[in-house]
Amino acid sequence: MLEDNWTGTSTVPSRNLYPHQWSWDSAFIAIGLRHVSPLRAQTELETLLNAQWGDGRVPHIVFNPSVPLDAYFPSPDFWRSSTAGRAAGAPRTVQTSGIVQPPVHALAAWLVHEADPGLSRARGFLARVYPRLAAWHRYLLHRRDLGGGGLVSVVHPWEQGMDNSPCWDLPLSRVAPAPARSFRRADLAHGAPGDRPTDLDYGRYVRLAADYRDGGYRDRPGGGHGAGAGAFAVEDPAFNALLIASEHALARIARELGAAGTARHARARRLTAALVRRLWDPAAGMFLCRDVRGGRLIRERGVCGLVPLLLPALPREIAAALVRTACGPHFGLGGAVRLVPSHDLLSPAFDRHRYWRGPAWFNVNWLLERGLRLHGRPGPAAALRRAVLDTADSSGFAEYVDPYTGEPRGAAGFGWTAALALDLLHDRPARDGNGVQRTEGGDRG
Ligand code: 9WN
Repeated sequence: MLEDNWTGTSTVPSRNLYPHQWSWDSAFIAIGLRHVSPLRAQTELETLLNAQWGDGRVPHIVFNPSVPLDAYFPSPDFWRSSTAGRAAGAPRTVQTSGIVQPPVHALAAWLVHEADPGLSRARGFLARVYPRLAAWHRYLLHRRDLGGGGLVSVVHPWEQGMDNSPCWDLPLSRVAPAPARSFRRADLAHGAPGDRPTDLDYGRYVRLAADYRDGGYRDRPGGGHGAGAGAFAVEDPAFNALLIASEHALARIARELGAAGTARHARARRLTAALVRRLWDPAAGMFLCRDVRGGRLIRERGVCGLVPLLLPALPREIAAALVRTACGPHFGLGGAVRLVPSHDLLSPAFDRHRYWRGPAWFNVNWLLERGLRLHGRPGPAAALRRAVLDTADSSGFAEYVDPYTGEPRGAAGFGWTAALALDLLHDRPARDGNGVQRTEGGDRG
């Protein structure tokens, strides 16, 4: 499957539905690929980073010029990166989108390096990617702190990656949708309409992206209290947690390259403290999203609020509360469900089949498995690992599944599902450099 989706320089998430290179998909795919071909895993990340903009942003899509324009919407002629993005330093030779996706890349680069340090050193892999990854994090931390509280804001639901989450319903309700006749969706040719976002939500996605493009993809940080925010600006716990995990990984990369990593570890700890200060909700027992424009927490429980379990510097009591919430009635881990759903099982917005409004995704469950191991829960981690592997296999490596039954939804033969299953199959070292311990026959009992 990973072979089928390989284009020669990167891997498409799905041949039909997503025929280009996607940013966080490539990071997860590299994490799996490293077990079969560390060289391909390095190439996957370097292809993406070659499309980085001058201001440091890593675009969420890198378009394949040989794919017809109508195969995916929004296509390169919508984003117009090389013209509309000129002031922000968009590359001239490759067409990309102008928004970003979660920064899983430094974490992926470190794990890829660890899979074959000899090859990595011989190719100068880390030395080449380090400055790019550092510029990427700088962009996020300096240009995207729209709330003025030290965390990164996303300016489009596609940036957060869980596109259609009920967490975005409130901030999205302020966005006037682009008229349905002004664009043509390509996704409905491949996916069931009941599994995909509605036309109304799509109209809002299009409006937000078009407005950002028409403003030259400019960011306006530093206003404080959301003054720099456009129509949609959200501080999301998963996006920020992945940045922090990647910041810890960058510290390790710096050390491997002979520099000191301590300042980066310290920054990662400061960011963890900011995450807790701004997004932790003790009553919910999880992190919530902050609507930067409205200046308050969004009271929907999305699985994004459990992802910070990934963080090594999380206070013990918060990690314990997250595990309780994951295993409780809202997410059903080890009980009602096979895999952790993308949204609160008890919310009126929960929909077990519609995009990110309830179905279970494999990358999210992979992240939670890591978090459970990191925080000393080998039993639930092993059970989740088993469930991910079984469901990936029985679903034909589906894009997402019904969380109760494991029934496949969305695209089949999905890149990160195959890659992350491969990663979970692999016997990992006792500690993989990000402090994560292995599940089975492991050293934590
Ligand atoms: C928009 C590629 C991507 C994933 C996202 C997922 C979906 C795109 C879409 O597919 O988003 O970026 O067209 O729906 O939500 O997480 O990266 O697999």
